[in-house]
Amino acid sequence: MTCQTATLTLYGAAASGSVAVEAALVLLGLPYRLIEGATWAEASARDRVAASNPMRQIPTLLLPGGEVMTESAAILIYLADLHPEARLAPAADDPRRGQFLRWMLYVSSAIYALHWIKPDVTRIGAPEGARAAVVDAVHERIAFCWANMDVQLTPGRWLLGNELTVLDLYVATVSRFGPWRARFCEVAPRMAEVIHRIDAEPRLAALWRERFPEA
Ligand SMILES: N[C@@H](CCC(=O)N[C@@H](CS)C(=O)NCC(=O)O)C(=O)O
Repeated sequence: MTCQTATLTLYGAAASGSVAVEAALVLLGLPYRLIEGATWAEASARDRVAASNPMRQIPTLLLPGGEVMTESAAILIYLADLHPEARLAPAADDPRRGQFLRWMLYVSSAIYALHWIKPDVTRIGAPEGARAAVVDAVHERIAFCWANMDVQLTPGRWLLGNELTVLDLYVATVSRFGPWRARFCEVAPRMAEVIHRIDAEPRLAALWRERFPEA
């Protein structure tokens, strides 16, 4: 399940979690080859990524040399740690490291993972007829999780204080998924203020525009 590549190869899609990884790669100035495909909507995109990631999900990152990285939070932490000079993650001995890891994993497991249910509610054994109710319930749970995070963080200019980290990129991306930004801003007003700053970050504004064209 490995293949030799000259550079980074990212399986991703507009309006998906891969955009957080793309944002990190832009800030790090790392070139990458993008293989575009909306896995949640197209079987062909799922089939394409399956050889590298049997979960058939994006983001999937192939490192130079062929090693496969999956799991958005792990990819973001890995890239940030590999390039400490860019200061996109607190170092292991930084007092902010614990909360950084806590919230990275929280966004991944409490929020992002729930989106897997939505393209096909029969995945969790719900009847197709219950689709609207299941999706509503998922969105309510996600809104609750954002609110819960918002009351426990004390953002500065960025979510963890005065330095932009991959947590900012992650929240800026996942908060664009259902129940969408308007609800996010309502339930997480303190994070919303920071997220608007991330949307406007000059090095990323073009990427957000191109990769979230409908937002
Ligand atoms: N745990 C994974 C979740 C990734 C994920 O859910 N990706 C979506 C796109 S945003 C996907 O590929 N879905 C395919 C599907 O629903 O079958 C991560 O954090 O990277």
